[in-house]
Amino acid sequence: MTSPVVISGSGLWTPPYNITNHELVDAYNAYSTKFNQDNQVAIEAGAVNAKPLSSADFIEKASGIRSRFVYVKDGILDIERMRPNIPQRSEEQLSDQAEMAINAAKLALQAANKKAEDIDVVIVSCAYTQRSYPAIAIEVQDALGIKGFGFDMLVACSAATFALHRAYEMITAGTAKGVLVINPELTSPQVNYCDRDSHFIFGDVATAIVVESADTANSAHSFEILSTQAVTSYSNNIRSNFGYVSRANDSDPFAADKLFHQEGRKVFKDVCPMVVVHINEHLAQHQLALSDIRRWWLHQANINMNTLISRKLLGRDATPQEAPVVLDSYANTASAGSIIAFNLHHKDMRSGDYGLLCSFGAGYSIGSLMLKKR
Ligand code: CO8
Repeated sequence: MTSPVVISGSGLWTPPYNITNHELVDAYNAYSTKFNQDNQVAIEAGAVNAKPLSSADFIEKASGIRSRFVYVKDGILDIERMRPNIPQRSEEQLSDQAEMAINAAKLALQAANKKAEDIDVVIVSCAYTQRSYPAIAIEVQDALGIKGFGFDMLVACSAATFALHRAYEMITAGTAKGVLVINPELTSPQVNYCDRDSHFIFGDVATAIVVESADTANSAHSFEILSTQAVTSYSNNIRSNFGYVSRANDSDPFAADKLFHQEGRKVFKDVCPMVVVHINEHLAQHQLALSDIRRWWLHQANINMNTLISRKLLGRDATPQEAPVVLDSYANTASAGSIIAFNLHHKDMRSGDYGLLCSFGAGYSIGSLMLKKR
């Protein structure tokens, strides 16, 4: 009988800059007003669509988001730029995403009471990596002095849960002794700040988790991973066409279709029922009732999605203690959302308490981990 696999520590690195809905809307509206003035003739001739104005009230009501953190604020609110200004670093310098990852990784190692020599696998898993090779994970591995191997993986919103799934399997199989799963979600370069429908959705953050065997775990707060469950179902409703082939097909590598875009309503309608089925099936696997789950660390895309999912599952609204919300201040941080919720809301759990960590989003993809406090 192999020893259980545990999450023994987590880390959260929050970027130093914050943008409120009002700041974002003021910049977008100034940009759109100028766009409409500059293009007045073409708009009147029907050749160009006028840009509609955004509203901070709409954003909060439609999403629950009030503000977001960003890695670099400079440029985002500049109506002549409308994108962050992140200077290119030399090849000798640490890359931006590796720096974010290391900040979160150090906190996770500290929480897990682990050193570099206790880790032999580094997985950097997120919605985008800033380059294809060498892997960001290998850069992080080198900077932290970790032996073994590292690799990057991309699964959009489910990148963190799917990477934890891999970590769980490696520890179970005995092919790793300690796995560091890191999610440096640098989303702001891919946000279309000129698009009213999506300019408010995302924020930047980095999270990290240490996964190891219960035999070696000695941290203050550890959680046994009872099982993992994942499903994907292809959909074009959340998409970015950014990629290396743009150079070969002569399309504009920075056109709107190369940035995040979605059919938000369709996503909402498709994904919520899928999540409810997924969670019910995961609970059934353990013969657990909904009332047995003390905490729901849910994906943080939209408060109305989480409310609907909780209502369909529980037949009532979940309390903030049961299903903590972090998207009000962090916005949608792609795969890191449920990990932020876990990081900020797990220390009060008692031995034997169950919690479910669940992500859902682009792909579509859903990933969940059934956890039990040790
Ligand atoms: N201000 C004012 N009005 C607005 C705004 C705005 N900013 N935006 C839209 N409106 C208008 C619309 O144009 C529409 O007007 P009309 O009725 O005249 O057509 C009206 O408001 C209502 O619009 P919607 O129907 O679109 O509004 P919703 O209530 O559906 O809310 C949401 C929009 C918030 C987008 C909502 O649909 C939603 O959140 N859906 C779920 C989407 C989701 O969770 N997607 C997951 C994406 S994240 C992910 O998978 C990870 C991807 C990888 C990371 C990417 C990093 C960059």
